[in-house]
Amino acid sequence: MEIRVIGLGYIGLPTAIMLSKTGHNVVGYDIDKNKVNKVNSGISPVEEPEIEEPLREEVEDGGLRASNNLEKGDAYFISVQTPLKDNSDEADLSYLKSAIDPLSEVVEDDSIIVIESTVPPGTTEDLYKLLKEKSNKSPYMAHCPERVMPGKIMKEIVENPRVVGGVDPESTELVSGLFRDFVEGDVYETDSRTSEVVKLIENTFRDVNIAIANEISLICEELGINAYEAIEIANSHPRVNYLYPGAGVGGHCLPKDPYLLIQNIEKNDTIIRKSRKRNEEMPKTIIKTLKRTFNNLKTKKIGILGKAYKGGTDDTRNSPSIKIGNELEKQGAKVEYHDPYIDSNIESTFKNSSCVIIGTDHPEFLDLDFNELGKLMENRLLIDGRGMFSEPPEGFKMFGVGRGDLFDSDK
Ligand code: SAJ
Repeated sequence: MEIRVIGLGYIGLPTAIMLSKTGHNVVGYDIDKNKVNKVNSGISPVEEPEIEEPLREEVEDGGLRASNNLEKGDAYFISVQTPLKDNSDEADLSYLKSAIDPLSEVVEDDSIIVIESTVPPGTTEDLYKLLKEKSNKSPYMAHCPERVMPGKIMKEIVENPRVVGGVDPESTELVSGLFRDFVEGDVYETDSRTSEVVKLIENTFRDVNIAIANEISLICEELGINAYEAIEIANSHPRVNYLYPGAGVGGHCLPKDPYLLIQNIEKNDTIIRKSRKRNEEMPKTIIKTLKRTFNNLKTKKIGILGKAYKGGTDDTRNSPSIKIGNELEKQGAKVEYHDPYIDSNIESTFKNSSCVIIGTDHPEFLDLDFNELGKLMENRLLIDGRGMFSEPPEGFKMFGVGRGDLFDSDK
């Protein structure tokens, strides 16, 4: 089959590689010329483990190439981002809508269209109507959301179960067939609205669960106990499974998907919205913790360990570390970051700092020589925003999210 993949990002590119591996002729389409050139040279424009080799193989074999022009094909996969509009809780569907124009020029009655982007309920039906109006054709269309975890995309794109929701049963069946060719997990068939909701409630589940953990961490701080220890023991119960508190929830999915789920719902005081707010406030709790020691941050230098939104990645989208840094700068502090995946500034980040804050759980931080690095600091204070250390490194005073025990021991 001749397949076109619109959007060569974290999801579009791996999807294009898998479709090419299956034996289809795939052309990836992107407006970004740099991305197109990179893909055509067999170089990944996105940082993701285990992507380079299969990409190079598919490009060299001739199954995959990229272009700035959307060429005619049999099937079109749309993998563009759906962020929130600036300063709002509403989805920005402009990237998706702008894909409809070039698509309407090439689509036929028997074309297959797959939407992988995460969207508010009802969007696939709306896009289908828009495309029919613009093109005067009645193609097949289904929503099939990506469910892969950044850092494990190449593994999970094959192993994870998929859900396919068509605008009609024929669309569902045709699109399921395309995924069954390379997906080892089950492929669930449903309608497009259900598929859209499935995706949104998966990330909402995770976000609400983290919010409960964050709420518990604040309670534990007040009670003077270690939330991580309490959660770990509670999780030994066969029907309890808490996630972990921390400096905040970042990335391109959890901070927005719960809002997409409720954006057209009348009820406003949902647990979902409250959970979002709790998670959005977590970077501020780090600043509050710091202010127990330094009320005025104006002359202080603060080092931040980690710039990425989570450990093991260089992705900084909605990163809580950056939110902490921006707020500190607003309050007059001088901020420097060290991130082994982005910019390695280990010594200068510690140098003359009054405090270092762990904002990202990169495993590399556990191996840092705090004893030596501490000598560079003006004051040896560590705020562990990711529950990485069970005890303070030698010679350090340490506070942490959910670590009431450490705070109390200092009183
Ligand atoms: N986090 C915590 N506590 C935890 C777990 C995570 O504070 O116990 C924080 C992380 O530090 C990070 C944020 O949450 O800042 C999000 O990280 P994540 O690992 O929970 O999720 P993502 O955004 O990398 O990927 C999620 C996944 N969704 C689910 O697990 C339900 C992935 O499978 C989705 O495909 C992806 O969103 C997506 O693209 O929708």
